[in-house]
Amino acid sequence: MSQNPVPHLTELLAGSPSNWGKWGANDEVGALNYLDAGQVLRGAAEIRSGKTFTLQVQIGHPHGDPAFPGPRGPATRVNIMDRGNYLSGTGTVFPGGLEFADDMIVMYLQGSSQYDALGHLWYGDQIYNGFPAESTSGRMAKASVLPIAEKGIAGRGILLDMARHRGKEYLDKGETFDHEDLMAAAAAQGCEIRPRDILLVRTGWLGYFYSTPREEFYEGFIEPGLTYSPELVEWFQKMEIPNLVTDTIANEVTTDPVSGVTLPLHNALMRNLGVTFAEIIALDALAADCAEDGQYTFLYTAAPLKVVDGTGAPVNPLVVK
Ligand code: UVW
Repeated sequence: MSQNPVPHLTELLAGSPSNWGKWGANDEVGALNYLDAGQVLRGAAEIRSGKTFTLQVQIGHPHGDPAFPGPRGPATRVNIMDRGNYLSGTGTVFPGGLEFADDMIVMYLQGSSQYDALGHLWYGDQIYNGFPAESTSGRMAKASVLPIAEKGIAGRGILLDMARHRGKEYLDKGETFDHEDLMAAAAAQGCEIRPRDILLVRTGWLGYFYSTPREEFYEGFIEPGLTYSPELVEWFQKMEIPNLVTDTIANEVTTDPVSGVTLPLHNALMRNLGVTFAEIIALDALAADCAEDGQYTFLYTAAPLKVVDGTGAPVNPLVVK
């Protein structure tokens, strides 16, 4: 870690590329605009066997759900109605003897497999596309997850298995990689990252989460992941990457080891370029299959829940190979 004072994001990202205004002053889906019908067909053209993979982690897993520490914690599922209500005479009675069970969940919208709203994170006074940061007050009036959910995501996905590439079950805490490493992993896998690809980056971190006591996992919380550099941001811009999908909680190394800044890529990529982030995405089963059949590209689809004014929304992405 640098001994220099930690710069403000305004300073760190001065001169960093921006897509504000590129798709109009009212745009709220950012780089997902790259995913036109042609991109959907390009993804569909990768389908060879018809194998399908769902990429959501289980909500309410006995280990507790993975979530960024702070206020966030595991989801709580509450039984509202069950057979017991009918036995005790408190169940809703319907003609014909119908009985039913009901429940609800209370959860952080970022507390499981999820898409971030583009306005969910910012620095200074503005969120994605220059909307005022005040538009997040009370409800996310601008750049919420809803427009992303209304659009949906479909295109050519490519898995970059960084853990396998480095010969590990999972990457270490704080272990970093960059766009050059992603390209090297693709080459080693026998494929290449193409413009407008949806990037699925596997660190093996969710496997580590579920096999590790929570106290140990969260101690000095730092994840492996991509690291900020101006070159990496330029590469995402040049490649017109619409969506970054990873099996970590934050999609980037939690604290940038060079600048000491927390989550700079959220700001350089999501706030400034409009790159959509999907986090806590289960990639192990897909990765095992890709290693077996050598096919690392596929149709990737995702439809986050349509949460009005939401800062994010749970999702169960579907891959078809
Ligand atoms: C925060 O919101 C802090 O992180 P994430 O987008 O990874 O959930």
